[in-house]
Amino acid sequence: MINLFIDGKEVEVPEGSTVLQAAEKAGKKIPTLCFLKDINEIGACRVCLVEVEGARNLLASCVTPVSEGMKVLTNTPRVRRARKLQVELLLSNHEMNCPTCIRNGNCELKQVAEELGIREIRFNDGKKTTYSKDNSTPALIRDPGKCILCRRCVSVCSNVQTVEAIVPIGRGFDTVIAPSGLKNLADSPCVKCGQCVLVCPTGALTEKEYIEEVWAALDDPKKHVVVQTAPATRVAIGQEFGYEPGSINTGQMVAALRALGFDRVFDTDFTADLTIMEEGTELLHRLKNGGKLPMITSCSPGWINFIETFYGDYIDHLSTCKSPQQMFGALTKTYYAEKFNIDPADIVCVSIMPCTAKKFEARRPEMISSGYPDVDYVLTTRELARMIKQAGIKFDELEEEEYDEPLGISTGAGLIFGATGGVMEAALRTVYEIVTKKELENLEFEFARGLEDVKETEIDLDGTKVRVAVAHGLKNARKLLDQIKNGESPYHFIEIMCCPGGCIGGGGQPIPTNTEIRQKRIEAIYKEDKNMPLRKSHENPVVQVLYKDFLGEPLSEKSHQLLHTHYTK
Ligand code: HC1
Repeated sequence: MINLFIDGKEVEVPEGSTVLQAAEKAGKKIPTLCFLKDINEIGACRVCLVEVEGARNLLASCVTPVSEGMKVLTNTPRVRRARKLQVELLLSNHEMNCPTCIRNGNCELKQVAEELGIREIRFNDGKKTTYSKDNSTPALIRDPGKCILCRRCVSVCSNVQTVEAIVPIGRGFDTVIAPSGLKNLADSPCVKCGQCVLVCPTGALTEKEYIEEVWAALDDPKKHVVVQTAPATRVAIGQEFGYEPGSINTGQMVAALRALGFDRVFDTDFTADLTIMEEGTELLHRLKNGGKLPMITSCSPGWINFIETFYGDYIDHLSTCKSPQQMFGALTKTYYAEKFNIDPADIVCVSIMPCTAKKFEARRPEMISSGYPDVDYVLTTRELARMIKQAGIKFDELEEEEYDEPLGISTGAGLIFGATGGVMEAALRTVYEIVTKKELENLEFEFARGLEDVKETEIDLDGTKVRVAVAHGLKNARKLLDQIKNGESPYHFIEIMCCPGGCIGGGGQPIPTNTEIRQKRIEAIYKEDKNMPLRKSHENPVVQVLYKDFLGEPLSEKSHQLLHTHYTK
């Protein structure tokens, strides 16, 4: 342990700690902008400067290691002047359109300027860089005019996701964070996961909003507007309304959607259950008939973009199942439309997703197997919260309501899709019972749970041994893909989710989303699963009726036409 003094107060911290950590222990908050624990610790923004006795220059506390007897001052006139200067310089080259900025409510730059008491910017007359917005994808917007060059996005894109879609280009004042060759995002390897959006301190990287389009549909009396909510949204939306991270607000979210005017409020968990029927059957077929193994899950669209871009030779390992979001849309415009005698041309299908890549997935040209786009608009959890606020709905005063039938009926297995390992666990709950014809005594497959990088085990299906693995985050996905590439994969079935923690950590979730918050959302998902009356996908009564009345059986011709897809190298 190391003993040092922060503003005269002695603190003891483990060796290797930074001054920033020591200050926190001493009860002092040092402002930061570029710092992101374990991801971006580079001391670039110089906002966390402190004075250290014996050092000539001020030091960035986020990268300065503690030493025995060190004396640190965090609040001297020199420190205050230097921090203010850094932020003033950032603001002098910043688009100052805060009232119309998507991050108006939670901009870290604004917050730091407030904490430092900046009331004027001395350098406003200087040169400004001008860059145009990159609006090239249906999922994300890059606005370099709001970028403060903190490099958090660069670090998350390269170190966590190993995609390297955006990099620093140029030097000094002319530096810009952009895809190499100053290309548009659409022409870069960006997988649209939106992890950059989650870590951006300003509005330089954001989701593309479709709120106005959804209002227009809701305001059109000729349209029948159906909404589906992804598993991970219910354990996150409360955060936008002041609830503790990890609160479960399912019933209030349903009530809010009804109050917004949606004609039917349905649940993506329903088609997650359906996915298990299709994907589980596909796995059993591949095991029995010598199909391509390991089979890999296909519901996470950022992951699909990644394998298509970086491992195109291995796309035949993917399950051919569409994601639950897309299955839901295809069924809404066929099964649901027929059953309730609604012209599918009048149906608008809106998804509420924790994910920005879902916006891209919905626009894929192959996602129109019913003759109409499966899904018309995708809103992130954050966008839904904005709509609720725009409508003046007091979320915390809403009485809980239930999803509509039939497409709102689901099981705990569908729900746990939202956490890393959940698809695997849901699949095993069903596959085990189908193969062994025995009731599964313990539904909890603990090996698949939690934030460990790669999780794996062997399952005994009455004599047939199946090796399975789970990865979340694309750096971890690479590990499993490289095994396949090298002919060394011991697995039969793999779950991969693009975002760290799975969809609960998706790029469309409330900001902040960090490891601690991911953990809380995961706990909430499993808690909710435990309370569900049905916890196995094959026991979903509406899924059973759907097969009986409409699809026939898993992997039927109709299932193939509506619920399965193909991939592109
Ligand atoms: Fe997901 Fe999925 S779990 S991909 O993370 O398979 O986004 O929540 O909706 O489609 O069901 C996301 C979440 C989501 C799909 C399901």
